[in-house]
Amino acid sequence: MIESILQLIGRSQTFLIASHEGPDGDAIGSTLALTNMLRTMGKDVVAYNHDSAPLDYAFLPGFDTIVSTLDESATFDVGFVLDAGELSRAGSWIRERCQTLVNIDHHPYSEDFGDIYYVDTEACATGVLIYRLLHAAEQNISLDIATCIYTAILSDTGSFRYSNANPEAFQVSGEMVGIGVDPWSIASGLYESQEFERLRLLALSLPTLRTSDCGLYASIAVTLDMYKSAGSSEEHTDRFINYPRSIRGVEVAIFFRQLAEDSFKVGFRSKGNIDVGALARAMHGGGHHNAAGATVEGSLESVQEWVYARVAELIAELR
Ligand SMILES: [Mn+2]
Repeated sequence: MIESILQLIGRSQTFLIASHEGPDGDAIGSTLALTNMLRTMGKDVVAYNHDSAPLDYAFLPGFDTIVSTLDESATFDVGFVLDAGELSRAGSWIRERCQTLVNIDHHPYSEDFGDIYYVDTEACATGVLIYRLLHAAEQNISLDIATCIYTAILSDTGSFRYSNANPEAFQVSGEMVGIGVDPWSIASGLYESQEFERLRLLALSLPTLRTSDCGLYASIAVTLDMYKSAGSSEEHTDRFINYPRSIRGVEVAIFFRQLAEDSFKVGFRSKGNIDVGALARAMHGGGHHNAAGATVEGSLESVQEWVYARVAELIAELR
């Protein structure tokens, strides 16, 4: 698989690299690692994300070159869709714009789209799959590329805390540090460079923390009014769901994020024992074992009541 991707790169000149909407550190890190790799090889590359890249990742080399809109007529020899799970999360139109489509991913159930399907669910991050490409190409890994790969791994392993922090995660990260990546500078860029508005929003949101009677699940909520009071927006809600999840005994964390007057995005995170992908699918949403989501209509109170009741039933069924 890696060999055919390298051959494809060798005979192609123009590339589109895209990742899932609402991008995280792996989406942006792997996009920019591959972008930097191809640009070093003299290729023409457009790095794209529907939601552009959050400012949290502004320290990544190439960040400024990520676009969120494309020329109507732009076409490409090759489209890489990274870390997406489903093509629609990157942009269904990508298929028509690219002669050859490549899916590189580590999500379980990653949709089988693309002419080349390079999915390894054992990989801790899509970033290590890009590392494997570089390694197989025997290409020198620059500090710029190493920074992107390290960030992808750090982000998807929750700073090496999650169960996907496997030996390869440490091996590749160790190699990146050997190349010159400074772990503190990346950690401080990612976690200690918050905008004040984010903390103001968190302060408004924390009083909504709630746990179920059984203590197995807990939630937090953000409303449109809170955005207004805090002078903030959706982009500041990243990782809020970690607060209910961090409570002792909680297995499933729920995040109610208001989209419109009567509509909430309901995000789920599992500590590992309960398949929240199944919970979300039962609510017409989707996702995987540890992270999933659905959209539910109604007021905050009614959505909360309904979701709490459904989760109670589903957990009882799953156990
Ligand atoms: Mn990922």
